[in-house]
Amino acid sequence: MSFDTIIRGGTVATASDTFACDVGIRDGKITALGADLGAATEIVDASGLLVLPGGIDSHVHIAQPSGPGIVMADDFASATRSAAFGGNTMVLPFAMQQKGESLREVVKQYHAKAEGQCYIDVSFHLIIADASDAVLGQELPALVNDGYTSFKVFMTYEGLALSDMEMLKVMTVARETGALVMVHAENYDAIRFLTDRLEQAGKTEPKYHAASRPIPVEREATHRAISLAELIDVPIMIVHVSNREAMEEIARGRSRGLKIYGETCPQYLMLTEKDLEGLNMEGAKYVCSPPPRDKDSQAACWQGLQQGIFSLFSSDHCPFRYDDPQGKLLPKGKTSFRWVPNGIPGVETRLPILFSEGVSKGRITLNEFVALTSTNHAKTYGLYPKKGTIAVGADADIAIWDPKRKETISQSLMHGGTDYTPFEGIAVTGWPVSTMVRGKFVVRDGKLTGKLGGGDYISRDKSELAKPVHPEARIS
Ligand code: DUC
Ligand code: ZN
Ligand code: ZN
Repeated sequence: MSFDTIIRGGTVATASDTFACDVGIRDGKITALGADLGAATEIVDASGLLVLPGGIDSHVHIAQPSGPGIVMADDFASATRSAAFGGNTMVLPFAMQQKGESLREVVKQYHAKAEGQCYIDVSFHLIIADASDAVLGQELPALVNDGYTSFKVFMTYEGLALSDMEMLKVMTVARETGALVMVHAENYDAIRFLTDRLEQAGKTEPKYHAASRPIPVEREATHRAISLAELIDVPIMIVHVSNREAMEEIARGRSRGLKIYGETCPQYLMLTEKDLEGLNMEGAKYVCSPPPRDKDSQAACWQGLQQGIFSLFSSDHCPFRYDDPQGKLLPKGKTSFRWVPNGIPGVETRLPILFSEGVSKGRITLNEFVALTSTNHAKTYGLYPKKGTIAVGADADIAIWDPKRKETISQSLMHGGTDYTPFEGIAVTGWPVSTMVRGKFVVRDGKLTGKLGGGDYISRDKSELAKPVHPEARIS
């Protein structure tokens, strides 16, 4: 058998094993693993390097409308380029519905934005903002059947927040169709109440963003989302969990036998609310929701990763430029943290941060790293075993890492559309040097080699993890 490419001499790691082995690739697929594989058009020397499944970042926002006068800093070209440099071979952005819009039309619009503009593979989650009978009865089930097998619901934000009644209806559709529901868990009324009070007291700087949505706001909504899911008997994914108390709600739900999954993100390991205290508008660089918390919350999120409460480590990449009135600097006439767009960039730094802080510092194993950043994303969102592993028959989506390379994260190393990184100055050990998507290098030895449009749209299966606990039981 001959190959297009053999990656030779590296150490391969999957979610379960680490072994010395060559990887034979033909027609974009891994076709052999072993020694002495024979001839290939190209031999890639990976001696001293790690050969890992490419990162899958299942929580990113790209080219999403973000309010009047605000523009997201990444389009599909810049976001997927940046992701590739960060060792990712696939991202899952959202196709976001706004009230009154047809979900099918929204999906078409996002396909038009992404078409021919991606360096790596993409697949869309849906955001359900309008839980009308037509959307829930017709559009959503049809879209799930067409491979859009996960959707996010918000418990907060003007125009996005669903009532408990709407959440129950959406969860019922998920149960009936086998889709997975992702939940943004924060209490809308509590945030509005606290925001009004802070503003009335003249507390308008970016640091008050954190005070406007403290831990109980997230804990209560997490508890409520889990209770609603329990009523319907539907698995849910609580996304971007920031603290111990919300995490404990997930653990308690699980101990009752519920399928409650959790995701956390780099900002909850590396940042705290103190970062929002920067002078003038500097703190706006760290405004995201839920906000970064405190040292105990960071420790809790590490425990959650180590103990499996969190199966996913995603970036929640939601990029806005800093030095820009269409980004983090407030437009004329807007003077409060209320108007700072929520979200920070992170698709390029997610993997080096977890590798360095997790693997290099001994908090997690290399195999846990692979699971948390790639394999579990594929399993959770209906992509496995085509994506998320190094195995014969899988897509040749591979990141080659230098585990010893030292870098200091800095904006000058980034390849996306923002003008800052919230992780500036963090020293890391371990760096992705090359990224290959379906057998073709997109980044090679730190240089862009992929072509715009080389990334494909990937339709997804229903996730095994989305099956109810009691599938045979009827919803009363
Ligand atoms: N939720 C997200 O998932 N991303 C950015 C902002 C938000 O509230
Ligand atoms: Zn969210
Ligand atoms: Zn998000």
